[in-house]
Amino acid sequence: MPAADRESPEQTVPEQTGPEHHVQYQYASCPFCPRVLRFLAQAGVELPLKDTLRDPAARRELIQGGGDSQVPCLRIERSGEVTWLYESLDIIAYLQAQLGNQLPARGA
Ligand SMILES: N[C@@H](CCC(=O)N[C@@H](CS)C(=O)NCC(=O)O)C(=O)O
Repeated sequence: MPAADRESPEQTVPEQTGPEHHVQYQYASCPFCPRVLRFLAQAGVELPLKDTLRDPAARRELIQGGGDSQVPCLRIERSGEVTWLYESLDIIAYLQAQLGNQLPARGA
């Protein structure tokens, strides 16, 4: 079944206890990845990106860590604990909540 047709699995992200480090796993030809990149650009935030088509080690990390090769996927590391968040809209919602009022007002 294509990834786009799958239901989003239950994903839980641990309570915030310290600074987080984010890495986005993605690839250029994925039509869902730019959704997250557009959000990040609008928010003025840069994240490290790993291309899972060009970088076989990144693809292995994604599959071993997150359990699936689907992109985009956000790797969230906090206090040594790693969470892998799939689904572009879930990633955007998560980052939006994290960034909170650091986001520029619409139209500003
Ligand atoms: N509903 C997902 C769709 C993501 C999706 O379908 N990604 C495709 C690439 S466009 C994928 O990862 N396919 C499996 C693979 O490449 O291994 C989202 O919005 O993030």
